[in-house]
Amino acid sequence: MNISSKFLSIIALGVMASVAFYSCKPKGAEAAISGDAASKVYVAPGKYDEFYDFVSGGFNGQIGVYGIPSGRLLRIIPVFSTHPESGWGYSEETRPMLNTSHGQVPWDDLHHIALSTTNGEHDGRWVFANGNNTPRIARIDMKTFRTAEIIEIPNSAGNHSSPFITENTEYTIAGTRFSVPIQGNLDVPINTYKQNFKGTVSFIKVDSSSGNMSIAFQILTPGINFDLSRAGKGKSHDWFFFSCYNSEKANTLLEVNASAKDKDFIMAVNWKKAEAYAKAGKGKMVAAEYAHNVYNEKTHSGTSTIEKQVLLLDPKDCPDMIYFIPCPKSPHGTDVDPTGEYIVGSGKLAALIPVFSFTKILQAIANKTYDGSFDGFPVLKYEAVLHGEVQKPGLGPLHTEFDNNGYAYTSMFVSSEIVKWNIKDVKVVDRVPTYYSIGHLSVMGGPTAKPYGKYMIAYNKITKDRYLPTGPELAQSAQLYDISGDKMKMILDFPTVGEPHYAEAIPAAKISKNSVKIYKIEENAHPFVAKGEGQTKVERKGNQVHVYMTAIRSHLTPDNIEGVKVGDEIYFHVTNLEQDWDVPHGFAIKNANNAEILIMPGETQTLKYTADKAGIVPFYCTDFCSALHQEMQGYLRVSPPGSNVALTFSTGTNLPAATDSAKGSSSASKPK
Ligand code: RUQ
Ligand code: CUA
Repeated sequence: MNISSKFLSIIALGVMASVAFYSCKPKGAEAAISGDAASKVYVAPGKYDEFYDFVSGGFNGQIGVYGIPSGRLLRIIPVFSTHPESGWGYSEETRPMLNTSHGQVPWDDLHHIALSTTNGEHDGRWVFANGNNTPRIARIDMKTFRTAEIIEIPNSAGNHSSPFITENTEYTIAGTRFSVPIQGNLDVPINTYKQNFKGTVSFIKVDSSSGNMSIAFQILTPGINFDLSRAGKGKSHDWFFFSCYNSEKANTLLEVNASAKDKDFIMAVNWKKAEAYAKAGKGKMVAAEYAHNVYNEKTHSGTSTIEKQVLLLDPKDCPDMIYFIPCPKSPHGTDVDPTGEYIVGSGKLAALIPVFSFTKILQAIANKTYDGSFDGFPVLKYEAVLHGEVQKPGLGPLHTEFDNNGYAYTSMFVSSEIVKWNIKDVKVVDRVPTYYSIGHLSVMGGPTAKPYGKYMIAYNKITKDRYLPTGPELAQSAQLYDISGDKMKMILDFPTVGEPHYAEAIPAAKISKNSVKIYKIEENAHPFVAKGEGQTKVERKGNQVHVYMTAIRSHLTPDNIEGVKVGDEIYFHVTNLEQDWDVPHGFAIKNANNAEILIMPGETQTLKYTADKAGIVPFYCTDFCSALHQEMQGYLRVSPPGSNVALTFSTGTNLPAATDSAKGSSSASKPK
């Protein structure tokens, strides 16, 4: 809700005189529901939803997966934030995934989703997500609904205009939200912003078969704030468009100082040219430190590598690569229609919505129809590249998406509504209220070359009176609209987890059939796997104790462990031997100061436990897996430092005779 205060003060500034913030609450909320709404969202028990909706969790650093049209929550995917429920970021295998050049960063602010596309259409392979705070991009595998890779973005100070993708997922993108000193002396007075602060936009190559990301190149830009971005499509395939604000280059009180100019910019980057410049050696390898974390599904482990350099392109050496398009009043969303011809700029403080024509942009470039320059870059003449302006759309336009019938839908934050307009003649044809203060919206397939239409979802910033009160913080809100007819119709409210920013939905059929059900135990290459109970063991290495444990309905092997001493670090490497769908086992141990782990069938995960007091410590399975789940438990005996209790383990047989340990010999009994 960080932008709401901005609007408040703008109103205070008198820019939108007499519009009180809460006066935007539309009237007749209940009347807005049509009679057949219930049947449109009703998915009968046992039936599936038509779409998966991947919804950013904002400040929870996760992604929520919802079924549409029911709005049912299907899964939370931990991405940048630790998730004790599954052990994400706590298990030894997943901890490296949250590593950065600043060490473990266990949280982020996840705003945007990009589903991979081929020829501009969803291909059902990967979900990309941005870390806005500590600049990162994550890739989630749609087969497992798990985070498979996270790459940190160096030379960036906040990654908001990300992770949008090119038409064939050639690149995913990152543009710095904050400009900062980039190279050379970084320790400068803040008020030297204009001389010393720079921006970058980064192009991260996505391997077309594995999906693996690598930073191909970064482009140095003027010291402005990049807000959002979209790739071209079709005829504009080679271009990427970034909205930017603070062309004033203010470094304090931006709500006033970055709103001084009448127009900011959309920065158009010819990425094909940039790619060619990079290949031709026009860039410079510069020192940079950033983490690249990859999860391996065979070893069931993540590794983190710190990369040391990155290719930086200075536009001074790369002519005709970047142009600036004037865009009224602090543009937020910049969105490209399905044909790739129209680029919509949503100026948060603008009273109209400009629509630019790609054909005219190319003409203006060819004819040098410039309106001066910005930081040495040509500024295209506004009128020359304008297709049209949507007049009186409402107040506070933020984001635009498209349907399959030539219509655009723009979210209006201040007037709390969605406005539908015709792309060709830029005429408003319909408007519908949102409850309240909509941020992003999402039409099914809206950012692709072939939108599905049918439904649209509003992701709202304020819910106020929409749900039962839950203390000072209310449920976060999404609202579903039927857009199949001429009139948009609200059909459902559904709360989301975290703060929803952007979301993208995909037809269920494109991914449900590929869903992984188990990991094959014979392919498990985890260094501490036990592929059967006969392979279980306990080994001491100095003060580290490694437990090779298995889980199968309904026991853990071993379930009696002795010979551990206070101060020992015990690593429980638990392999789930099940080869059935939907039979995870959990592992938790009393007083663990990290989390539990949830182990999927065929997988191995490790929980580290430091024994801090002598005594008997129970451990157990946390996932109700069978009628005898409650019996799925065991004991760890922790002895005082210097004790000579032998290291032993067993399941189903009692530990070796007391005489054994009394002698101090280290004997281990094999479980039967
Ligand atoms: S933003 S409410 Cu973080 Cu995508 Cu527009
Ligand atoms: Cu395994 Cu409960």
